[in-house]
Amino acid sequence: MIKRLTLSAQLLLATGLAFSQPAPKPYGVLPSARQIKWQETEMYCIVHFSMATFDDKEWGYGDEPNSMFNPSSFNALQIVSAAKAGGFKGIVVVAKHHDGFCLWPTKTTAHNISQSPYKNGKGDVVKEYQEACKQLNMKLGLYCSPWDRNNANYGKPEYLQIYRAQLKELYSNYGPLFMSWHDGANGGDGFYGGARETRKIDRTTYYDWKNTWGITRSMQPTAAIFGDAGPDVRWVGNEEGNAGETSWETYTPEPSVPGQQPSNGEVKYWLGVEGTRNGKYWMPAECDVPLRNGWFYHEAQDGQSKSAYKLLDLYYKSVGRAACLDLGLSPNKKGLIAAEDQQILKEFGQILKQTFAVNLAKGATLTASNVRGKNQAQYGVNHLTDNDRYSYWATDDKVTEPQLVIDMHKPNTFNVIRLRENIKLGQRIEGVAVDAWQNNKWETIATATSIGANRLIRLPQNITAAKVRLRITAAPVSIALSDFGLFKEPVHLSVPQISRTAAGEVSLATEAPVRSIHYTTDGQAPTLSSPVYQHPFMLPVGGTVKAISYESGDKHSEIKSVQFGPVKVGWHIVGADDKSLAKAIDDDVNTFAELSLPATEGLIVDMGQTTTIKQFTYQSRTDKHTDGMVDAYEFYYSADGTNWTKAASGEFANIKSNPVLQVVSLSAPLSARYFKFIPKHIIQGNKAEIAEIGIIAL
Ligand code: FUL
Repeated sequence: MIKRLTLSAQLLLATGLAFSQPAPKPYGVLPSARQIKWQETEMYCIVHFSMATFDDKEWGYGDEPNSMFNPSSFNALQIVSAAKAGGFKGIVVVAKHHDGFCLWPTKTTAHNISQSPYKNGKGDVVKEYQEACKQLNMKLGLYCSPWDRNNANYGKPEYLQIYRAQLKELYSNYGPLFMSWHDGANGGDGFYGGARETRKIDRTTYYDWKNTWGITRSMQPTAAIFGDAGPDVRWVGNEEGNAGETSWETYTPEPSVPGQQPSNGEVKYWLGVEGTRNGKYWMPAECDVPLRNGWFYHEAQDGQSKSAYKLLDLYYKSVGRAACLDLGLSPNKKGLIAAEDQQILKEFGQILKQTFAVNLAKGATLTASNVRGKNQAQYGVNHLTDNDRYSYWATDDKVTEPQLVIDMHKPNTFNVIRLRENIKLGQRIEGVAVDAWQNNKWETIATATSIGANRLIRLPQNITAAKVRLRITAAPVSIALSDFGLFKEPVHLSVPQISRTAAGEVSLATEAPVRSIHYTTDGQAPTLSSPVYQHPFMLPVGGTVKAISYESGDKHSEIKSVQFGPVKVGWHIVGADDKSLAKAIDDDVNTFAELSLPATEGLIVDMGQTTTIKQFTYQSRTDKHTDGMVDAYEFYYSADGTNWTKAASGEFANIKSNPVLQVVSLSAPLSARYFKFIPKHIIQGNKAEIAEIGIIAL
């Protein structure tokens, strides 16, 4: 009896203690309510449709006549619906771009829609977007370019008042806004009321951002302010749509000029890709990237929009790395999203929906190595699958590296892992590993660093397992994890991509996870019985890599085949006084050597050892410029670098229109340590540009 009493007393005590266990102390800087809302938005579209659409430019100069803006069938509902079909939750409207044309009837300048033929000067495109967003339950944000190439006052103090008046008009007539977007492109040449000159401003002081954003704060308190250095959301530092593999939600922007204030256009923007661990500010990244090649619509870019699977890849690299994805949409001259873009968005939205429809971890038995104060109700693992970003599994203060076993009781196939922290308690975790129970043991299938609001790990191929284990491998404090998910992306038979590093390490990858990738290096066609690709492998001598991806049964992709020559490690350019010539053998097609013409001595390469050459290859510059492209050549070989024999000469036909890798087969394989490439003619300019020169060995 006494014992029983003691037991219940103990139990009572334990429960009492459990309930009184305080929540973990927040770690580091924390998000504001506005930033939390922005983070939950995850995906939105920035819409560029303005004067530049009609001018077919990316940056209008500012001298475009108002009469030029005349869409025949602008339809904000069609545009916003296209974004919504893609799963996007809001749009950012470019209300004024660098050309200064205002899409709303402003009182601040005559360069605006009321002076255009659109709806006989009665149109208000910003209003139309606002109404469409309201109707479709989409969020609205605005971008009013600070740089104004039309305004006569740009660069003078008067312009700041004009710019602020524009913001005030927008803020008072088109809210509520979820974002106010500002970029760093500021100053340069322009029309400037007819002056047609270059105007420079001090980007750190001219806009007096502190007070300008004070207007945003007071008039649109829900708007997250985006800029190179925040203050609410940072630019990721590229327009490719990728945050870093490690991407912190916190950031300490650094000025581009030491001692200055970091501000729009004056930051070390490349640091934005990863952010700063334990940074001074909570300032997560936005990844902005256009769906088409440019931000504005150009007919010439029809058919080149990013595919739905490319968007999916960008989704994992942005939203899946705790950033938001801001996809650029470009309505055409009619004022509509082109049918092809609409279709891509729809497909993308469908893939996303299918992928995240079922969390395979839901319904599994979750067992944690530690639960804070043993208080299952408040801090238990059941919160991990409840779809609430802020209810969470927490550990005792001293437990920073707990483990979690997810037992699904039957094998399931998945290829995406989702982890989320309750960011209201800060960004706590620094490293995780995920294992799957396979072949009677735990095998590590993934590792990651930063988690934050959302981390999606996309596995290179399917994993089938009944049990999965999550290990927190690094955290300075106890954890507060709100979500654990396992998902299966729908089948997509993407062809493997084959790449090799300069040192000779070959990697295979697919755009989307597949069941398995099989490959050969002996020239044979790969099949289901060929080796399964698991890790990068070395192929320094070169050869032909062929790869194929498989899904259920014998469903497979097309075969991808790439031929590699020997690695160029140990090669050097003979007699070169100009180090930049080595760019022709650095295995990087983005850099090129320049050879002044006439180059009678050519480019001499010492391969360091005798090699049997079967073919030689020339890659011209890949930056879309045609200057210096070689369209006629001679090729020589030598055993000693002194006595030369000509092995081939000829032309690279059609290289200007189609600058792909040129492969020239020699009439017979030959043995040599040295070879010499002489450009005999180039398309234009006075220097031959050589991105890469190489050989294929026997
Ligand atoms: C940049 C601008 O210069 C581009 O034209 C585009 O608007 C992009 C979204 O932001 O800063």
